[in-house]
Amino acid sequence: MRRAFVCLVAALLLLAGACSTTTTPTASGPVTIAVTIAKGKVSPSGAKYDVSKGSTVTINVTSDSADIIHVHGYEIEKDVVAGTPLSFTFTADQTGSFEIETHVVEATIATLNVR
Ligand SMILES: [Cu+2]
Repeated sequence: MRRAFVCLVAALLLLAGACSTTTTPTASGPVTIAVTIAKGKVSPSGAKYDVSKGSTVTINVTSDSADIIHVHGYEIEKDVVAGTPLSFTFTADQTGSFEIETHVVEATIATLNVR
């Protein structure tokens, strides 16, 4: 969380390219986040997604190991089975800032900012 925040500040100060792990997609419509877990690394890492309240968010996961995807705030937890693609969709109907994490390989995939 702290590292991601520092990253974001750095990106804002330098306007672009300051942090290779942070991307800043913005969408008012549906958002799809493609997540890959391979050899203990999670991609994306520390991404930011700004969406409007009511947007549909789809998370697609492929992984070479068992893991758990957790969407904070929405309290969605999904088991990831090694080698089996996982896809789930939810409506971003609560405003705020929510982390999407993996819990076996501990990583923050993205922060979802719902406005
Ligand atoms: Cu979590």
